[in-house]
Amino acid sequence: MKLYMVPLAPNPTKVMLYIAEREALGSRLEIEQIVVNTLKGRHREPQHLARNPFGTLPVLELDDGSCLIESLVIMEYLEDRFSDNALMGSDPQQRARARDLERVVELRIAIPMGGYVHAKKSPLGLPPDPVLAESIEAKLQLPLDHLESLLSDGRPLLLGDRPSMADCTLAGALQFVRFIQSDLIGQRPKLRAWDERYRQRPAAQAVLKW
Ligand SMILES: N[C@@H](CCC(=O)N[C@@H](CS)C(=O)NCC(=O)O)C(=O)O
Repeated sequence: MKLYMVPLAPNPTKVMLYIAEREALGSRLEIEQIVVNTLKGRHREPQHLARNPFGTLPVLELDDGSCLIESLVIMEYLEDRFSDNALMGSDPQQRARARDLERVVELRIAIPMGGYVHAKKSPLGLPPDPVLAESIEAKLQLPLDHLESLLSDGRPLLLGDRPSMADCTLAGALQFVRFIQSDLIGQRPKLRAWDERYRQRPAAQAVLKW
């Protein structure tokens, strides 16, 4: 299988972190990772559009040449296909909790943080929009407080002792914010400690560049 990705971008990063976490746990996923240079517009070229008509990354090309184009689905496919050491486990309630938190992090934190980065100092050169950045920052406070409250029971990672898809999604989003020298964690000591702890993990050290 091949993962088409680009370093730094949050959605590819979350899948790269997921793969690195699985490999650190002993799973052999054997996925070749191929960079599609978005700064040079390669994701808009016919070769990539044939994999994904929306031109986004990541894309997982399966052994039969067909492609998965949504990061959460890519992670879930890898959970199902390589079930040894899968992050979500087999208990339906645990699996639902893992998906639930991943969705909260993605929809309420990672996507808005992406919008914030582009409104503040877009790596793609979009015009700054300080008003939008401020309104996104205001909306991020409740979900960030939610994470701070989850972590206040002393758990090392977002779902407990084991890494989860939510950790991967959050770490990818925070790297993007760090890239523009911003900090949206604010006065949340547990979340800040999580960020520092997560970045020390071998998977994070292998994937995160900023
Ligand atoms: N829902 C998709 C979103 C993918 C996405 O928007 N990827 C961004 C990078 S983080 C991208 O490819 N942006 C380039 C573009 O939209 O042209 C997923 O979760 O995989």
